[in-house]
Amino acid sequence: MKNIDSYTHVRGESIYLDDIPLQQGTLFGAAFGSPHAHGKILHLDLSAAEKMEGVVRIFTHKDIPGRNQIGGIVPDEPLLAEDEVHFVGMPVAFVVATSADIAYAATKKIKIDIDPLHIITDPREAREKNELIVPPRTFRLGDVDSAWAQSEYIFEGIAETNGQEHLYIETQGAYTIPLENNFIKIYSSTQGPTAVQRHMAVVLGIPMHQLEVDVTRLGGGFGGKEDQATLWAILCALATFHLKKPVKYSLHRMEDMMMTGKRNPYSSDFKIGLSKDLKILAYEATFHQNAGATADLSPAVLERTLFHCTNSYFVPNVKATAYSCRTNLPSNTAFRGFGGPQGMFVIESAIAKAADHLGIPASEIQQKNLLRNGDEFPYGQKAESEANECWQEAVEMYEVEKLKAEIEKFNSENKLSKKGLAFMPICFGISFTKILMNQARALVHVYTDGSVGVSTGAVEMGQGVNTKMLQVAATIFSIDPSKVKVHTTNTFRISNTSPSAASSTADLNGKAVQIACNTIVERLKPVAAEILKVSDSVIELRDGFVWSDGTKTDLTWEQLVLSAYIKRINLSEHAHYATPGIGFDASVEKGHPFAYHVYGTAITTVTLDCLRGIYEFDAVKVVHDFGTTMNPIVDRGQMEGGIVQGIGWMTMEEIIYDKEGRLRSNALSTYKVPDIYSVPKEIDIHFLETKNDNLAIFRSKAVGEPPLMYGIGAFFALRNAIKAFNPSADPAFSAPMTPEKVLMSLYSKTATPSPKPQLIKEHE
Ligand code: LUZ
Ligand code: MOS
Repeated sequence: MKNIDSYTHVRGESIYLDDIPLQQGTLFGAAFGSPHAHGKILHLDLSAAEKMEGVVRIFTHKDIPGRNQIGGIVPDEPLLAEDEVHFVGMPVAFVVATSADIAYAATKKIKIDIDPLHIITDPREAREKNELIVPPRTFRLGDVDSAWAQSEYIFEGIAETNGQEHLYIETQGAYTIPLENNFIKIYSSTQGPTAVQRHMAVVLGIPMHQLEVDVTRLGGGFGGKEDQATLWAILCALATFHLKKPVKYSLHRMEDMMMTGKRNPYSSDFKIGLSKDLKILAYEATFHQNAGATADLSPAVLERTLFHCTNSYFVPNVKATAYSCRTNLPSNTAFRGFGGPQGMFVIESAIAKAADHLGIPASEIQQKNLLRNGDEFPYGQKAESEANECWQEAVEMYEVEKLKAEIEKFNSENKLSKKGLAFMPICFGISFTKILMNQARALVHVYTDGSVGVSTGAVEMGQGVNTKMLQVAATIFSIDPSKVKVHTTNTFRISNTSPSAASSTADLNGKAVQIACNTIVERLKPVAAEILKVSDSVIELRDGFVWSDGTKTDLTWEQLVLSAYIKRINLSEHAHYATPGIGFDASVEKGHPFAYHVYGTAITTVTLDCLRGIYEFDAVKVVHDFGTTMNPIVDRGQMEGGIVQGIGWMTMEEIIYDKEGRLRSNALSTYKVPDIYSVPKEIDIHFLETKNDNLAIFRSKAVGEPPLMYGIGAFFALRNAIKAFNPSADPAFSAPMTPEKVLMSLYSKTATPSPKPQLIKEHE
């Protein structure tokens, strides 16, 4: 089934925040952000800005009626700065004016005096100074210390990944409208309507039931609006609360890039020990996460890094420690993969380093260590692994031996052009790692004409979740999909939602829809049985008709619904779903946190221009574990988008803050995201139907985040191409591998500079 939004999308009729018709008297906001990364506020002078014609009022922390606090995990984040600023762009004041242009112009007239304090941008410096967001955490399996002695080979090194700008096409924004009795209606471009509602209630000092957050869809989120949409909505609501006027704020792109957090960069140390036959015996990693100025979601991101530190491999002895380091940058946040990719990059680097020194392809080590059924993750859960199936299938169906031979031939025949190949197996855990978040609700109405309205906590952000919600209802009722509409996500209809995140939205909300629809079906069956004078047990709904004992009757869905209504049967249901069987004990760091895992293997090939350092990806060929996909078109879209986004992170997207904490890559002219020309020439996706039972909706495994991690293969394919040209090159494990870095490596005689010397130990 096609994405239900495709028709209005291509006609430009889909409604985003900026398309909502404005009410009379709407005012416009703009935030004044700190010009300094760290310091004490000595004086804030609003007078010139306040005098501007069209400026209605300028709000500061003094205008907050409730608590000046929007921290989600740790209460460390003010809505508006009080005495100190902690990053460039930290909101200090909120100007409200009769037009957006005036509001922006007024922010330029605000003067602030700041007594500067020391600025930290490097997570390792933060760790040395004990600037930690939360205490460090360690996951352990077996005993690494004794495993080193048994290892034939030991390698150590550093691996670093940079941040990533979400670059949702629709920037952050909100529109708040006053209703009677101090109710406020909030349109917000958020993945987490309840997060907006909950924090707004705290800041305004009013109960949640007065705040109606309504979301039609977002123009992209990618994690950037899981927590960080809240701030803008509350700024608008603060003004609406005081002025009793509608207030809109939709950020400019450069403002959005400057003021919002990104993927957490990591700088990590690794140590890997292998046996003579290439089994990974021990793995130790220390992760330094650049959290930015506040906790935001970083502690949860950190946890997911630990959960994914061994990727798709079984390692019997593991010690992984993670530090969440406070720096004077905008608070980094959720981004597709949520720390998982950062963790996986490090073990892939460790394997690549070992392979380099042993003079073998990394794939030999990768393949020998893939998870098998029953293998234990460092956090205690046992794998129901599809890793080997995916890998084997990829090797066979993509004729890898032939591919390798072709690449070797190409490389021997071409001097200034080289090809590289890399395998990237993935294993991604599905569930929010915070157990309580794994719940959802749905409200299903069957109207008397047989049409169906579905509301859930799911937020449509382009990922196609509404299409899946519709499919669930249409499938359970067995009616034509055109009879079902999915309504907006609204906190008055569906309460206490988890954000649309963690790849879990379709599973959690879909299961709730399924339960609601099944309950309604069970109420309809006796009605049909009575009309047809048969027993309930032989009644079935199929293709818009009632079937009795396997035979189609004349009784239509519409007739049945109307009859039920006349009999005063409830045609609506509100259902709740909570993922069964999951749990985690953080005091011992063991448990069963994930409903299931998603597996897959990608084979990436690249052609490198060794004169210029530029490259083109020839193909990404994937065998992916879908369980049984419920929508191949939507899922293919998620796969292709995720792969390209992952390649962007690994190869071209380069976030640069200077030592003063200023974002230098602050626009699309200085921050390069993949465009259509950087998409691999070929993306092959094989939908592997895997048989293990799973908790996914209709057994259709979560597909939002996992494919991003195939992009990591791009880094290693490039690295292999570089080494084909210059065998003594030792490119640092430092992503992104931009053309500049590639060029340096192509012509370097030694390892490219890395922040710490890379030690290599080999046992006799
Ligand atoms: N968000 C969250 C996430 O709050 N918890 C998670 O475990 C998670 N995982 C992936 C993406 N977003
Ligand atoms: Mo997310 S990184 O699933 O908001």
